[in-house]
Amino acid sequence: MKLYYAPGACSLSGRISLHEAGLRAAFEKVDIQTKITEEGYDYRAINPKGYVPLLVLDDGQTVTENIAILELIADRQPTLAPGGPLGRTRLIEMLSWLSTELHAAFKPFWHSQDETERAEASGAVAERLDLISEHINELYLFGPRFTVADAYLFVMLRWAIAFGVPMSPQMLGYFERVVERETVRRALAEEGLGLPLPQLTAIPVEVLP
Ligand SMILES: N[C@@H](CCC(=O)N[C@@H](CS)C(=O)NCC(=O)O)C(=O)O
Repeated sequence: MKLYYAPGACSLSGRISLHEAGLRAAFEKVDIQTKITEEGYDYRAINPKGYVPLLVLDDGQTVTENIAILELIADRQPTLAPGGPLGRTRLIEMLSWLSTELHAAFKPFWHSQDETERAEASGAVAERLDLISEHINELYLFGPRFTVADAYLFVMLRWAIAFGVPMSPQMLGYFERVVERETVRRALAEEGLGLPLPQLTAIPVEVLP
């Protein structure tokens, strides 16, 4: 498998999940501004959508959309999904919310310099983080089991911290728990991001999408 990624972007959740699943993969960096890959290819020819992530399977098929990629990894390693009869449904429910509600709420941070719009985005992200704070009391989003949804939330908490979005001590505690995981530290190091703790505010914004 091969994951096309940009450092610190939502594709980081795929890298963390691949490591959690113990799946071997190659990784190729994409410059999301120029759309040129690390090996000098036109990324739009690989993924006409132009954004990361994209996962190439061993048989050459490609998968786009972070939800689909994370779901595929959880399919290969079911311990990365919540258990129980509704486990898969709960995972899709959470991934959909993370993508369409939380991830989407960050958009003004990337696309607008308008202070009012950015303040509104900060409020929208903070409100959404509060909504899920009750989910993280038992270690991770689905209790003691770390899932691909935690990998996705972690990436967005990293953005939230970099943009100064206020968050509860519970959410910061969750962030610290996730960052303690060996797979997370490894993924951050591989993307040249280092450890975001303890200098939380020192995450360089230019490495974010
Ligand atoms: N719908 C896509 C959105 C992915 C996305 O927003 N990727 C960002 C990085 S987190 C990106 O590559 N942005 C560059 C661009 O859109 O040109 C998904 O969920 O996978």
